[in-house]
Amino acid sequence: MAVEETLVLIKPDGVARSLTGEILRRIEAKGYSLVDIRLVQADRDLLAAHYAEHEGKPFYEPLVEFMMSGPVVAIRVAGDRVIEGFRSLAGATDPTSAAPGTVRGDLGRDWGLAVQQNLVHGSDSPESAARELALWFG
Ligand code: RTP
Ligand code: MG
Repeated sequence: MAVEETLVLIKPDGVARSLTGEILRRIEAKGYSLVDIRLVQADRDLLAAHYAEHEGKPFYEPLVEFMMSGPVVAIRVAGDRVIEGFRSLAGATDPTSAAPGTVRGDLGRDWGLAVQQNLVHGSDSPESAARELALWFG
């Protein structure tokens, strides 16, 4: 088994809806470990670096605005195959099509806004995890 670390973000919608505890509960119930956690008011520079792969896409600017709209909870999470495993816990990007049992499927909905307000982010590869953990935790 490969013990990995991933970056999880509870996005501003999750914090504002007081879902932080519920999301942490699901991560811990799965057996993953919380290694570090911070409440962060992200600025544009941090988000531009975090979302560099999406620059130029139609949802990029609304995404950055959304992510600056309130604090996010950044979490360093460790566990066997946690990068893939947390993506499974989170569910599909679109909360309407995300499977029941997932964070987005159980707790998210489509608000008809310019960007999916889908509660959480999880790194999508070992390379992304290393890059994103360095950005959010230094
Ligand atoms: P994340 O990076 O947040 O874990 O989500 P993801 O991999 O499932 O989705 P990704 O394609 O990386 O997109 C990043 C975030 O941008 C917002 N988004 N909105 N058409 C839309 O409304 C749209 N497309 C993307 C979502 O917040 C998504 O999580
Ligand atoms: Mg992504």
